[in-house]
Amino acid sequence: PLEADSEGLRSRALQALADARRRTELLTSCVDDGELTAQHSPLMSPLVWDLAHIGNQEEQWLLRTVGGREALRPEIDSVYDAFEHPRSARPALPLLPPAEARAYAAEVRGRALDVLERSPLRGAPLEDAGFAFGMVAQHEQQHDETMLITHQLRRGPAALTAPPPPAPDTAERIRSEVLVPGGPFTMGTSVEPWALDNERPAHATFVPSFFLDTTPVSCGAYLEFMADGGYTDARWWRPDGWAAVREHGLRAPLFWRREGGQWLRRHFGVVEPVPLDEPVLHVSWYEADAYARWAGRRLPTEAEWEKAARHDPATGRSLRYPWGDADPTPERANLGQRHLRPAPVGGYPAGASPLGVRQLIGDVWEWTASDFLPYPGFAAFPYREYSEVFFGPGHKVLRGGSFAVDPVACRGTFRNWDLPVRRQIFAGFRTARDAGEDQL
Ligand code: AVJ
Ligand code: FE
Repeated sequence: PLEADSEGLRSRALQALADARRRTELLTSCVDDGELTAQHSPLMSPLVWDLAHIGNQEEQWLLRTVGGREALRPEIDSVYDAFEHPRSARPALPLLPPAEARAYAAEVRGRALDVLERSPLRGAPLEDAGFAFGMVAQHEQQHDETMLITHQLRRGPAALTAPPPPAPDTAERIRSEVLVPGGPFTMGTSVEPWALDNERPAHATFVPSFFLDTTPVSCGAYLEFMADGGYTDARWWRPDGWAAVREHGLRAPLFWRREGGQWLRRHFGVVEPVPLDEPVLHVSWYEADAYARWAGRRLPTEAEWEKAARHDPATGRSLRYPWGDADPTPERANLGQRHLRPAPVGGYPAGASPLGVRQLIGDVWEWTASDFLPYPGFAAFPYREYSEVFFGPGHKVLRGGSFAVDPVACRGTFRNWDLPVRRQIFAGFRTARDAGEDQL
């Protein structure tokens, strides 16, 4: 948990901002200016848009709102307003060129650190416990993940490398599923200082007994679905998912291709055999939902996922993470782009939940069955455009974070969302099933 005293808060905010900037610099210095301004996919912004948008959001929240400073570059606000311009239209905007975008973000940061220096970090809602600084660090890290997605979509040789995550002990046998006993648990949070608006407030939720996979679904298991005609049988698919399969001729996860009787995939510029023991990645909600139906199972609801990740049956309390209240470490979870891929299924035993569910935090985002909706008592804070405008049946919730998520933007309560057709995000899934009457 966060330190209670102002100096502790200040150093935590400083660290979070510095970590985010180091990662932004890595992601925007490993390719040339042509690649920074190019559109690698109509689904994504040019990298240089993300870079200046990071600076512009920081200017708006930390310099103008918290610091009460005069606007530095008010004329560029509209260029970097995500709601004014869809991603596909951003390459045509009058974007700051790479050198200017870097200088702008650096100028903003220098002044933001001055604002942090002077902030009491207590009292005012936006500043309390350093929230505004934590929010801005999370925002930058979220765009860093977005930029990493752009890197994965980009053509050409690898620009980024990282060692593989630790492999699990192959001699160890783990159960394939666990029973999560029915009963109430506390979902969401009212005490996590840097939790975003959609994670609030804490509220009691009753979750009936259910079984949950102990690990994410592997590429090997997903290949069985494919080999069994998964993509050619309408029975497994929601009607709109089936329409997407037909329209785009889908027959495998994004980035996969069949060559010489083998499934290969392009992963950060390297073509490799599909890793059978790793969690499947780059599947849409429709694909996850279809696989689960084929397997005679279903996706977990968001409440089921969070109960499995946070509820401690011994105390009845909700923990911050599956392993307890302590912050993530490299032993507990694959987070922070330390690796460029998920660990094989069954990894990270030190990060298991009390019931033995693994890899809930890190590795791959996990699609849930649930629509993105506000919790009872939700209040938009500090801006409607973070969460509120996305609530509704059009967006599905993802949980747990991926290898590309920084710990500052990952908690047991953290909620992500996207359209059910999206596949470029670092998403996989695990499955669940109802417990029979006898298990209630
Ligand atoms: C929470 C990941 C869906 O990237 O669209 C970034 C985060 N919000 N800037 C997104 C976000 C504003 C958001 N997601
Ligand atoms: Fe943003």
